[in-house]
Amino acid sequence: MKVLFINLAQDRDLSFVLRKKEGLRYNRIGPATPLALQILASLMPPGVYFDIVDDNFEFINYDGGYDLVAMHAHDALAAHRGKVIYERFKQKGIPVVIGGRFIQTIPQEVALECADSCVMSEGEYIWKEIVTDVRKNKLQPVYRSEGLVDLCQKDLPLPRRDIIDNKNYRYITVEIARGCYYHCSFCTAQLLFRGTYRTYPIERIERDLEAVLSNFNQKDNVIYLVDEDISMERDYKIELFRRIEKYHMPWIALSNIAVGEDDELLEAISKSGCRRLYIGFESLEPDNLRLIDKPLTHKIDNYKKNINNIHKHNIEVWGLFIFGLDNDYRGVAKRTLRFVKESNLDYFSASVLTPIFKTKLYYQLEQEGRLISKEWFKYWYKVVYQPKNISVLRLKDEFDYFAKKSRDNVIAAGLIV
Ligand code: B12
Ligand code: SF4
Repeated sequence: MKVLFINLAQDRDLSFVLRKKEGLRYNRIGPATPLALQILASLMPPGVYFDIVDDNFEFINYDGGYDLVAMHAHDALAAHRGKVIYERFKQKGIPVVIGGRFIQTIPQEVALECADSCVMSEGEYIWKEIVTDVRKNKLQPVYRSEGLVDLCQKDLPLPRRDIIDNKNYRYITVEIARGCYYHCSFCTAQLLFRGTYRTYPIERIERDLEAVLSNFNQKDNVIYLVDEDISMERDYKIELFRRIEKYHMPWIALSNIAVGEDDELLEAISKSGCRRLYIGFESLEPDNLRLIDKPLTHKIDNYKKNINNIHKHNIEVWGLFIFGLDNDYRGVAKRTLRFVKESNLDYFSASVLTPIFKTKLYYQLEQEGRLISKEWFKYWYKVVYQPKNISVLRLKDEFDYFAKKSRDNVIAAGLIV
């Protein structure tokens, strides 16, 4: 049996228009290594062969004699691209399965526009079942594993680091944890991981890093430590960072701003090679944070002080903001830019509020009759709901203005870590 893994790029037609408008080029390399597929490859039953193709910069062989095509979609535009590829394999009668975090959030009938079968959970516990079902010619439309994966399980193999070449990527993703204890209303973490937070054993992360670093270029590659919040479970993290200091590798990750209040943790993070933290500030309006159930550790009054402290540890901060929350008015972009300047943020970007399907925010807006569109492929940088105190057009203008300024900021800095 032969499987083709595809890491889906963003839909070329849709993103081409956007990229052209923005004066950006196509990717020459993929943004990040396709970790989900490297994990599935490690769980391949004996006697099954596979190829892996990255749609960001490689061509798909539609005549490779495959028995199954397994696609990974990172976001809405990637799923849209999956739909196009699915149509071609369908004509040849080759079954296609699609998975990824975005897929888990859309209704299954919608996901089935992109493949014969969709995966509505983590992949580890159901991958072998999918392969077995294809062998019996009995692929199910939906797969969902019951429990969450036990990341400490002894027989869980390491992701197959040998099947891709790091030189084709900027970010090398290494997972250290899954989930989050918090419940922000717009986020998928609660929906997928039910308020749990699981970490991998440190010794396993070390082995994974050693495999990654054997094919690592200090000049072009950066490790992306995959974790919703690098400051969660601080004692475990301090121990982890002290143990990985020896690798002298540059890394980046997502964090909660409260990390700026913890010098011991910051010191461990900094010494282990952290170059930059991505922090979701979301909004400068306290009422907005309350509305989206942001945790109480997230204090607007401490933003500047905490950024300053993170800088003292020689770590850059990339601030992330959301526009279009219920207490946003005309001028939100200018106000945010003023904050960016005053707080000395190194980089910054914003998104318009996206009520991802199945989240608390989505149901709230649906109940209030404020969803303008339910077309799933628009759930990416488009205003798909009626904002409360600003018109849709004005919100778009605010976003475009801010996006232009953020791009200038990123381009000026050379997009390097
Ligand atoms: C690394 C990363 C990036 C990287 C690289 C992305 C890439 N295309 O390669 C960068 C920094 C570029 C990035 C950018 C963005 N990202 Co991003 N990113 C992540 C991050 C942190 C890790 C992804 C990862 O490796 N996860 C670990 C793997 C193992 O998990 P997984 O992919 O879910 O796979 C499991 C299952 O889903 C399943 N599975 C997955 N695929 C398949 C396929 C099959 C066949 C099967 C059987 C199973 C299966 O099995 C796997 C193992 O259990 C996630 C958050 C997270 N913790 O996952 C966000 C995340 C995926 N990103 C997100 C977003 C929104 C974006 C942006 C749009 C953000 C923005 N506003 O600019 C951009 C645009 C992306 C783009 N295409 O350009 C959201 C997606 C939300 C959603 N539901 O749509 C996430 C979930 C973050 C969040 N909390 O909001 N991102
Ligand atoms: S803290 Fe971050 S990962 Fe956790 S629920 Fe909120 S937005 Fe999601």
